[in-house]
Amino acid sequence: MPKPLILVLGDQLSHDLASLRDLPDQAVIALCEVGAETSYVPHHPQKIALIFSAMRHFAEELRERDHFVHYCALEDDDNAQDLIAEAERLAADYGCDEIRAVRPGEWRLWQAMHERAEAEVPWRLIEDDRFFSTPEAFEAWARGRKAPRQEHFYRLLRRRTGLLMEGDEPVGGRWNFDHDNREPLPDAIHPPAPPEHRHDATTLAVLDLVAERFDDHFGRLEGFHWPVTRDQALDELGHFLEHRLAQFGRLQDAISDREPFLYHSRLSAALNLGLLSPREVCEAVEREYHEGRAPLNAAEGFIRQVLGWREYVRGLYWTRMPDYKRGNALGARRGLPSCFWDGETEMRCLRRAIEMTRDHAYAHHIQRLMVTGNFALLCDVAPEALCDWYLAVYADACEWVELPNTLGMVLHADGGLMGSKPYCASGKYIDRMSDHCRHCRFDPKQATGPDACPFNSLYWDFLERHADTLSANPRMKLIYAGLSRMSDAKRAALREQAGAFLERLDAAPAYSPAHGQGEHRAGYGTAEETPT
Ligand code: FAD
Ligand code: DLZ
Ligand code: SF4
Repeated sequence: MPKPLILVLGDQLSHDLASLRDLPDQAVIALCEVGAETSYVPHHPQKIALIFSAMRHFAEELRERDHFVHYCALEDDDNAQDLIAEAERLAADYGCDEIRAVRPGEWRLWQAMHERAEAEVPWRLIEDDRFFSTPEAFEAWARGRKAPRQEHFYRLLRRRTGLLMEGDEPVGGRWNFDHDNREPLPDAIHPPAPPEHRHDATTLAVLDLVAERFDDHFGRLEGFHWPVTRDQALDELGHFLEHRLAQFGRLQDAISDREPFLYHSRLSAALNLGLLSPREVCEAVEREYHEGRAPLNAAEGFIRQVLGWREYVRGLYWTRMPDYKRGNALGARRGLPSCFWDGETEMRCLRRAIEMTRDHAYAHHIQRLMVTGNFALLCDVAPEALCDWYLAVYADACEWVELPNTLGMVLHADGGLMGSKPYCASGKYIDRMSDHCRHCRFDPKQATGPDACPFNSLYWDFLERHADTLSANPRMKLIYAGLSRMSDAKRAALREQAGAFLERLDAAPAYSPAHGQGEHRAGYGTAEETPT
């Protein structure tokens, strides 16, 4: 009679997980809180609390379904504090003959498990089928394509799933309604408050533990509001469908000085932990459209994020790692500015994005891409420094999704796999899409002088510095034509303005949280070693 140890990771909390199907009677299911996972980057306290509380609730649900579960709590005396070592310790203690695990969400763990395939108690890895696609199918699709593009993969998955399709044609005659989705937030519109979930004894115990153990990590624990069970995640989904989806499309790119969530779904963490499935979420959104409660631009816009981007980044991650992580196509070398940790900057948009991140372990996509991301891109922040930050500070952060978004989409460090051009922008973009500039001491219309918005000179200086790499890009031709029309004097003034800003940035005292700097980098290369 086989006796496997089934290791269920913190982002595998789905009752239909491949390793939990058809279990032999003797199977031992293990969930392990371990120190190594809490500190390889200094995770936001809300992220640690979310994962621990969700893991503890999931373990209880498994027990209610009559499974035998061993739960390792962080404070247990015999905890090996490392996922691989802890699983092997438990397998030996229970006399298990193999350890089964579903493909984890991070390559470092996948590699570590592979290396133990021949161990005394061997590891058996199982494909994760909670997605619309698989790394193998993505590889087959990308093979032979000169430039794989998200839009093409998305269309393939639309056809394959039938989501928003009429026969072989997209509903509404177009694949993409992005053009309708670029409005700023009108002053008179007030997005609904997100739902609040009850903190039961399990969550309260975790909040105490996290407050005690991780109070030196960046981020506030107060106001913790994440859904920690499937029932709570379904409430969150219901709230989004009823109160926010209809406006999601047109206000998808808006940025607000006061509203952190706007009309976004806030479902990424529940999806990534496995409390919700991407299929049920997309089907629910499609239903809202068919039943006349949501317009097509909102439903298509949402489904494109989940079916298109989410699947595309996963495919890229698993088929390009570990080399992907060494990408640094623009040769960026600067360390992370200290304001990313302390929020101390006069740039209102940047400050608010960092404050919202600190308070909620959340910032919406446009803040991540066009505010913090854009700033880091224009300042040549090294990919590894920026990736570690994004991986640490968001409740939804897991490397398979964080890395392509940060290294690829934000920093263009993958040479164009995530985006055919960098998403660089001046203050004009932020002024158009937000109300931040009204509250800022800088003027988005000025490019030089003491009141000039730093984004403006940084933008032109970035383009000039990277002209060798970027000016031949057909999608950058117009921008470079604008640069070449500028007088030498204007270009020199912009260069000087940006140079002085970057000097001040470098002079700011370095600040970093106490834990985990660089530990997980072993074997991946550093910014200094990477080819440009
Ligand atoms: P909504 O705006 O409501 O979008 C709906 C869903 O679409 C999200 O829940 C998410 O599952 C999916 N989605 C949207 N955009 C993307 C995208 N670009 N890639 C993959 N899925 C997407 N998302 C993560 O889940 N984890 C991360 O670690 C992460 N890191 C990011 C880092 C950077 C630098 C950037 C620019 C984006 C990152 N994203 C990440 C993508 C996106 O910002 C978040 O998924 C989104 O902000 C989560 O909020 P929401 O659930 O309200 O999203
Ligand atoms: C992020 C995280 C944290 C903080 N703690 C744990 C943990 O104690 N146990 C665990 O199984 N997973 C944890 N995670 C998530 C992992 O770092 C990692 O992202 C996933 O396990 C990959 O599948
Ligand atoms: Fe941001 Fe510039 Fe606007 Fe200030 S003026 S909020 S720095 S874009």
